[in-house]
Amino acid sequence: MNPTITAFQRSPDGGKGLARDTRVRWALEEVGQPYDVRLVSFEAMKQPAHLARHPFGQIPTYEDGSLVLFETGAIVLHIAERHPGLLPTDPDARARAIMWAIAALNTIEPTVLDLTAARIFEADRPWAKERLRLVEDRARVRLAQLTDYLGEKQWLDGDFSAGDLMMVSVLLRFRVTRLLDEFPTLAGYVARGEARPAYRRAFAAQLAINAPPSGEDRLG
Ligand code: GTB
Repeated sequence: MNPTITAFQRSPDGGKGLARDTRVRWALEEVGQPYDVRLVSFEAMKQPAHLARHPFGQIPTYEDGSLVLFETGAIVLHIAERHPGLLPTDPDARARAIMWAIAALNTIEPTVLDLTAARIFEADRPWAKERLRLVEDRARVRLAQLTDYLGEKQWLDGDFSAGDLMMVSVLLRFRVTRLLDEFPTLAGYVARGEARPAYRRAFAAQLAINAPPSGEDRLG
C-alpha cells in the first residue's frame, strides 16, 4: 500500500506550489516512493474525521498503515529516515542535515509567515505599513545571514539533503514578496532546487489539481 497524504482540494495559490503538501510530495518523489492523495476542502479539514489525523485541522497529513503524521518537518524527516537519498549515512552529516531542516522551519519560515500576515491579513490595519517594513527588515537579516553561510556552495552541507529540501521549500515562499530578488545567491539556490526532477514532478502533481481556469490568478 502506498502512503496517503492530504492536500487542499483547491489551493488558494492556484498551483504555485506554495501549500505545504508540495514539500511532502517532493520528499516522496526524491526517494521514489509512490503515494496517494486525499483532497480535502477547508470545511472537511475542520471535521472530526480530519481532526483525528490533524488536531489543528490543516494539511498536509501523512498516513502509512497505522502511522498517522502531521507537521511537514516530521513527515519529511520520517520519509528521509525510511528511505535512502535525503539524509547522509555519516552520523554527523546526518545530524547537520536535520539541523538545517529545523533551521528552515524554526528560524527562516517564521519570518515569511510574518511577512505574509503583514502583506495580506493585516493590510487593512492602521499600522500595516510600519509593521510591513519591520518584518521585511527582519526577514532581510535572516536572508543575508543565510546568503553568507551558503556562499558559493551548491547545497547547505555537502550533497542535497532533507535540509535543502526544507530550506528551498521555505525560501520559495519569499518569491511573491519579491524579497528573494534582493538575494541572488539564494535565488540561485532555490532555482537549483526547483530544477531537480523530483521537485518538478511534485510541482506538476499539485498543479494538475490546482491550476485555475486560463487567465485566472487567485493569489497574485
Ligand atoms: N506547521 C504546519 C506544517 O508544517 O505542516 C503548518 C501546516 C499549515 O499551515 N497548513 C496550511 C493549512 O492547512 C496549508 S499550507 N491551512 C488551512 C487552515 O489552517 O485552515 C499554508 C499555505 C496555504 C496557502 C498558501 N498559498 O495559497 O499561497 C501557502 C501556504
